[in-house]
Amino acid sequence: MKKIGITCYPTVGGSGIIATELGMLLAEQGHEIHFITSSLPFRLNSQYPNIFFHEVEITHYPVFQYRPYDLALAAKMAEVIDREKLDILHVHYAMPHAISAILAKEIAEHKVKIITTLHGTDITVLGYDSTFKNMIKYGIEKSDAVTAVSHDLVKVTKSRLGVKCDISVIYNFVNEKEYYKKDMPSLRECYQIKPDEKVVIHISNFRRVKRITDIIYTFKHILEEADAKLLLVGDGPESSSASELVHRLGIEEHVLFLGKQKNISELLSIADVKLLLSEQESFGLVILEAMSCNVACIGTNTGGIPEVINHKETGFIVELGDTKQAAKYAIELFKDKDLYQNITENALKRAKNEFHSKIIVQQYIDLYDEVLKK
Ligand code: GMT
Repeated sequence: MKKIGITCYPTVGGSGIIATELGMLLAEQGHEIHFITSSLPFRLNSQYPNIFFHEVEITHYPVFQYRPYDLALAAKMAEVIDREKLDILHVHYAMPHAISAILAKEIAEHKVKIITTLHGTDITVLGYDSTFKNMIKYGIEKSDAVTAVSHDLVKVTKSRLGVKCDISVIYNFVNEKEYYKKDMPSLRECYQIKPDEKVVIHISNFRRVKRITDIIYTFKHILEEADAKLLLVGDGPESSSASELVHRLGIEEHVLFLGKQKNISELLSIADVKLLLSEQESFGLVILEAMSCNVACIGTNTGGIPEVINHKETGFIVELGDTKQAAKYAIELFKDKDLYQNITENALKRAKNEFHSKIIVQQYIDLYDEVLKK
């Protein structure tokens, strides 16, 4: 049994989901898990006696113009390392979590190993920022082990930051108990989806990198040949411009803006095609969630997406911005039942064989063992 601290962004996002699911699965195996986060991780929904939550509190002191979250996190990490005698502190995101963890390791008296998992935005966005670049590199190189969620992310991290240390790839996984195709006729009714209408879905945080306009243009092309509804799930900075575009194209009655939703596997269960047309995506956890729910995926040839979707075998890959080709593949999938069945069956098989939670969690456990032996 190991004592493992986990730090992640607890609110939303794939990295928080992975960190929380990993913690719960490790707890199921008997490990003692200590979440050290700013609030209770949103996916932490089950009661485990061996999961503990340590909230990072930031004292408000009038002298501070800005509340020093990173330092408060380091202080809390050091406190938990010493009190709980942690073996491992596994942080998700280099910025700022790895840097806070390195500082905590220096402060704490008990010896702990730091593992950093890179999820993407810390490298692909912040890695460009000269203010942070060297600090992110420092956090990565001072960690006892580093993982990234795709080979592409390893390549980008090394080339952009000049990082020299080893970075192992440990892919993402989904909770199979939650992500499978469910029979949801009432949900279709609730959204007034007609029996012969196809459902296209996009799920994201509606940031610019997600290219929501490409999703909408692709859907507009789809509507030229098929009766369909577009479910837009999530919310973010691009939501209002997306709704303006839908209005301008006159396709309001076909597009449902659902905002943030908790029942993602239920929504995927009523979808036929999932679109992820991002310009940056280190992995695309939502694709794996869709593959596990028998939804055919179309993604862009960017970042780690082609490591998740094998073109024409488990889904389709298009060049960035090629909305006509994305629509063409969607129409092919709608019209050709055999093709649809083949793609979704292969995708489900691949999700189970290569990204199964048992396989991925074991890879993390092996890494913990290796690091503890050093
Ligand atoms: O996609 C986002 O903007 C959210 C971000 C996050 O912080 O969770 O997602 C990143 O990590 C996920 C889990 O590893 C990956 O599946 C996403 O591809 C990655 N997002 C980007 O690279 C843009």
